[in-house]
Amino acid sequence: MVSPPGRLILVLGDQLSLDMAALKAADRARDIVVMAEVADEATYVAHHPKKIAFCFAAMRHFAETLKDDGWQVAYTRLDDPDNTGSIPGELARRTKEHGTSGILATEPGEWRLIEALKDADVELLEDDRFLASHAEFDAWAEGRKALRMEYFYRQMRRKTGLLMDGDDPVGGAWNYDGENRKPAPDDITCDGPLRVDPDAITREVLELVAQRFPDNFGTLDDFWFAIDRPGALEALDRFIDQSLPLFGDYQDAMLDDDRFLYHSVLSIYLNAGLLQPMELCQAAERAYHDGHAPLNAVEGFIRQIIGWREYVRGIYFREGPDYTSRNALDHGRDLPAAYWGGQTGMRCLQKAVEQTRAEAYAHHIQRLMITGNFALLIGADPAQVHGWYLEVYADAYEWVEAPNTIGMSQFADGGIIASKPYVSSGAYISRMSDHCKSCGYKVTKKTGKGACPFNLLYWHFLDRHRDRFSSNNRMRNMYATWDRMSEDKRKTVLHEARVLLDRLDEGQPV
Ligand code: FAD
Ligand code: DLZ
Ligand code: SF4
Repeated sequence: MVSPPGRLILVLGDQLSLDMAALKAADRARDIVVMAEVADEATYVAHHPKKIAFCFAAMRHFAETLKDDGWQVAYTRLDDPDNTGSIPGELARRTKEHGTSGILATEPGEWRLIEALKDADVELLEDDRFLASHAEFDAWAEGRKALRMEYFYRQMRRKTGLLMDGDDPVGGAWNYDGENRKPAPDDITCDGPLRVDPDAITREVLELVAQRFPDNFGTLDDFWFAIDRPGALEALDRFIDQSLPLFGDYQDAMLDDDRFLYHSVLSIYLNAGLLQPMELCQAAERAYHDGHAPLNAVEGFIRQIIGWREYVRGIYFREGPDYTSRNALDHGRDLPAAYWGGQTGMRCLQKAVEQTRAEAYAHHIQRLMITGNFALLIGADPAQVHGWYLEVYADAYEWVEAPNTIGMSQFADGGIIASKPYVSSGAYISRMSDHCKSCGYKVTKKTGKGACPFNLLYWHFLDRHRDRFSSNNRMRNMYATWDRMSEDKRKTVLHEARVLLDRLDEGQPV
C-alpha cells in the first residue's frame, strides 16, 4: 500500500529558527520543508545587496542545519532553471513534484505575503518567536485612548520577570532613558560588532547577488555578517562582553568616524530568526547581576527588545494592511537624490547615507534624527520614505520597519506611535555628534549664508503644521519660542526655508 503524502512546510528567509511554529507542528518523518530564493521576494523593493546576500547565505546555511537535523528539504536557488519566481509558485511546483496533504507555514511578517499565502490555501500558524501574541497585544490596546509604549513595556517586564524585584522594577524605576543621552564620547573603546569572513557558501551567494542585482543601492564589498546561529551567538557574546556596559550612556550618540559605537548590531540576526529575543535579554540581565554592566545599559537594551520591538509589531498587525499608505500630514515631496548617495553639503546626512550604502546598517538615532528628521522636515512622501528604509537596511522587514518609519519617524499615522513628531533643529545633532565640526553649513547660524538646513526647516515645519500641533502640550514651548521671534526674523526663516525647498524641488543638492 502506498502511504499518503506528507505536508509541505514553508520556511521563509526571515524564519530561520529550528523552533518556528510550522516546524514544531511538522512531522520530520513525512513532511518536506520548502525553502526558496525567489525573484518576487528579492525584488518587491530593490533591497540593499548585502541584505539579499545575508538572506540567501543564511537560508542556505539553515537548509544544511535542517538536513543535519533529519529534515527532508526541497531548496530552490535563485538561479535554478525551474524556479517559478514566487513563493506560491514554488509551493505549487513542489506540490506537483511530491504531492501533499496540505501546506503549513508560520505567519509571515508582511501583509503582502500573508495574503498571497492565504490565496494559495496555506495554513498559517502564529509566529510565536514574539513575547506578545496578537491577542495579547490587542487585549492590552483595547479601550485605551493612547497606545503608549511605556505601559506596554511594563506589562512585558511583569510577564517576563526581567529586571523585576517581586512586583517592582529593579532599581526602583521602570525606565532609565534619561541616563541614555550622553553626547558622543571623545574616544571610543569599542571595536564594533563581530566580523565573520565569508565561507564557500556565502562567497557563492555574493557572486550570484553581484551578478543579479548590480544596480541596487549599496555595496557588497567587505561582507562581514554572521550567517548562521553559531556566528550570531558569538556576535551576541561579543556585544555583551565589549559594548553593553557603555550601550546605555552612548545610545543616542553619533560619530563621524565610528559607525556602530556601542550598539549591538544584532537586529539583523534577531529578525531573521538566528537569535531569540529572550536569550538576548537574559544575557544582558546576567551581565547586570554579575556586575559587568550597569542598570541604565541593561534596562535600556531590554526595553528596546521587549518594549519597542514587540510594541511596533503589535501596532503593525493591529492597524492592518493600509498602514503603509497613511499620510496624516499630507506630505508629498520626493526624497532627494542625497538619500541614494547624491551630492549634499550636509555632513550628517552624507555620513548616514554613506554608511548605509556601505553597511546596510545605521543605528536608531541616525535613522530617526538624521535621515528620518530631514525627510519629515522637508515633507517627504511617507510611502517613499517607507520604501527607502525597507530597501536599505539589512534588518528591514515590514512588520518592524513600517511602524518605525510611518509612525515613529514620519508621524504619518497621525500619532498612534509618537505623541509628537520627532523633529529637531541642528542643535540636537550638534549636541549628540561631531558631524557639525566638518560640515559646510554652520549649525550655530539660524539664517543667512551657510545656515544649517535643519535650523530653517524645523521652523518651517512647525509653522506649516501649526493647526495640528500648537495645542500639543509637548510642543507648546517650541511654538512659544517661534512666536517670541520678531516678525522680520520669522519671515526671513520661512523665506530661506522656502528657497531651500525650491532647490530640492528643482533636483538641486542642498
Ligand atoms: P541596538 O541599538 O543595539 O538595540 C538593540 C535591539 O533592540 C535591536 O537589535 C532591535 O532588535 C531592538 N530595537 C531597538 N529599537 C527598536 C525599535 N525602534 N523598533 C524595533 N526594535 C528595536 N529596526 C529593525 O529591526 N528593522 C527595521 O527595518 C527598522 N527600521 C527603522 C526605521 C526607522 C525610521 C527608525 C527610526 C528605526 C528603525 N528600526 C528598525 C529600529 C532601530 O533603528 C533598529 O532596530 C536598530 O537600529 C538596530 O540596530 P542594533 O541592532 O544595533 O540596535
Ligand atoms: C528579504 C527576503 C529576500 C531578499 N529574499 C527572500 C527569498 O528569496 N525567499 C524567502 O523566503 N524570503 C526572502 N526574504 C524574506 C521575505 O521577504 C520575508 O519573509 C517577508 O518579507 C515577510 O517578512
Ligand atoms: Fe547636519 Fe546642520 Fe550639523 Fe551640517 S551643521 S552636520 S547639516 S546639523
